[in-house]
Amino acid sequence: MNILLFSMPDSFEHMPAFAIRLPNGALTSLAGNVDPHHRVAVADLILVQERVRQTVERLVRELAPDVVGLSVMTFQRRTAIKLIDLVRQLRPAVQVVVGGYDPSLAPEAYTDNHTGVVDFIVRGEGDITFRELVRALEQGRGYDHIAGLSYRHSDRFVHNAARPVSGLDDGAIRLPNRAARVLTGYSALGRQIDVVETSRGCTFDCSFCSIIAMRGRNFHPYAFDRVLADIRDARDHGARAIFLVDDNITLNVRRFAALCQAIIDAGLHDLDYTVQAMTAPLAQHGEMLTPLMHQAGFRYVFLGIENILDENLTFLRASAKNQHRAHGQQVGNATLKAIDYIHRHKMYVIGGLIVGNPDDTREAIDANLAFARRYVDWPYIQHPTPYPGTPMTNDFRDRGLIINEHLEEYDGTTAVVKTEHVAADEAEYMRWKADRWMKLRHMPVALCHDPWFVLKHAHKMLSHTFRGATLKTFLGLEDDRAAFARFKERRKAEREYL
Ligand code: B12
Ligand code: SF4
Repeated sequence: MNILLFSMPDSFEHMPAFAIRLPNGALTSLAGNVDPHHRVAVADLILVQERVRQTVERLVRELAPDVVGLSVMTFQRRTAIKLIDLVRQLRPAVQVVVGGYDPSLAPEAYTDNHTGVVDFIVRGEGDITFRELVRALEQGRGYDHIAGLSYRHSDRFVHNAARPVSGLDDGAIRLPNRAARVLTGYSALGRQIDVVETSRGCTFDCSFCSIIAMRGRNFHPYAFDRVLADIRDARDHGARAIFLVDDNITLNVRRFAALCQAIIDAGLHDLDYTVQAMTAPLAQHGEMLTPLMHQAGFRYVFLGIENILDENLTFLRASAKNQHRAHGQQVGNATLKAIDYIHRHKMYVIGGLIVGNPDDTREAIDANLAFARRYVDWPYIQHPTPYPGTPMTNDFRDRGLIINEHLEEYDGTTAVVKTEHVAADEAEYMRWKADRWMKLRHMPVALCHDPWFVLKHAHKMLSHTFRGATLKTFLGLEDDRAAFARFKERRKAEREYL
């Protein structure tokens, strides 16, 4: 069968596509896990953000797919629905499958009559479910035996039982197939980048995170041989930077340290690595872990700080993962210690913070922004966003704080909730205003590491960072709010990918 898999073109403020274009790890994993006689093509539409329609038309014409699959996050739902319409016009007999966080956590959005445009929904992990679905389609068999699948049956949708999460240690999930990619241009500031998984899952339950509703609280690692083979494969396909997309690699610090050592021993430490991490394990084991990370090539650590105020950490259910313990005692917040270890070992902190929580005052937001200004290298500051199935969504809904139901704006940097004391627009304005200068401050570091890219794109980088501002803004002849209003208008226009 001919299978064409798409990830959506939608990007968000912290990841401008001219500078950062990451592959979607799910699609290559699906491509690696269908039976080998199928022809699979993977198209990451982030690579062609400026010409989505033409690219989709071309690929559908050239590849004549029997099955089209889409990987969708919530803020990409509107684009996905438009894309499905386009694919159906081009190839009416095609079978359409959706998967990923949005279809898994809000399947009704894809089965209701007005949007009932899909044939199948793969809920949760997709590797084995999709393999079995393609087999069933090929053999003309029914679908009632496929766990994790929802399918159309006459005029209704049947939802099969959920599929238990994969153990990952039995080799059932094969390596991703990067050769299936049909578009090029993955980049992190001009350096080709790829994604690699070393584990799946997390045992925490932060109230803003979709992971628990998606797969429950569990942690499953891949064997090192497989991880190293995956990194090698990414490098053989041209990658010079790797983003480890594990949900929470720091759950098992000893394993993470051993992995760093294995990367060094395998000679794979000539790549730049970025990883997501919790503060507590880094604070507690930094002495042993961070020098190894540095040696292994880790450059950026995306730190889940979430918030610096205890009451907000409680609301976000993120207190435990930020709690520093020494000699069996709780000795305060782990963030500063973790940041100190990262900096001492010449790595940079991408500071993940969430501002605009229900009880936030202006002062509470300001305190977090001031913290970011002082301690983090690159701000990744977001607003709490009520994604389907997260506990936080119920909290915001019960308190009547959700002010925006346009899901295409649920990209994390648009404030779609207000607090009890601060309007959504005001929280976003405060964040936006502070963000720009922090980003500017990091540009010399980027210049030293990737001089050609930064010199060539300096103008674009600056104009993206200060979008909306004009000479009048910098000369103080107009209020920053006028620039913010223009920024919001541009952002809105950008969201029309099709
Ligand atoms: C890595 C990651 C990123 C990376 C890379 C994204 C990329 N290009 O892949 C970066 C940092 C760029 C990123 C950014 C964002 N992310 Co992100 N990210 C993740 C993370 C940590 C891991 C995703 C991953 O690659 N997993 C490994 C792959 C193999 O697993 P998978 O994607 O789940 O795919 C499996 C199944 O879902 C399914 N599947 C997926 N697609 C399809 C398609 C088909 C056809 C089928 C059959 C099956 C299928 O099968 C796959 C294999 O089993 C998750 C989860 C988490 N714990 O936080 C969040 C997560 C996906 N991100 C999220 C969000 C919101 C974002 C942002 C909008 C804002 C933000 N919070 O940072 C931006 C927007 C990105 C953009 N497009 O501009 C949310 C999505 C919530 C939602 N309901 O939509 C998540 C769940 C985190 C959360 N807050 O809960 N993200
Ligand atoms: S620690 Fe990270 S992955 Fe785990 S629940 Fe919290 S935000 Fe999600």
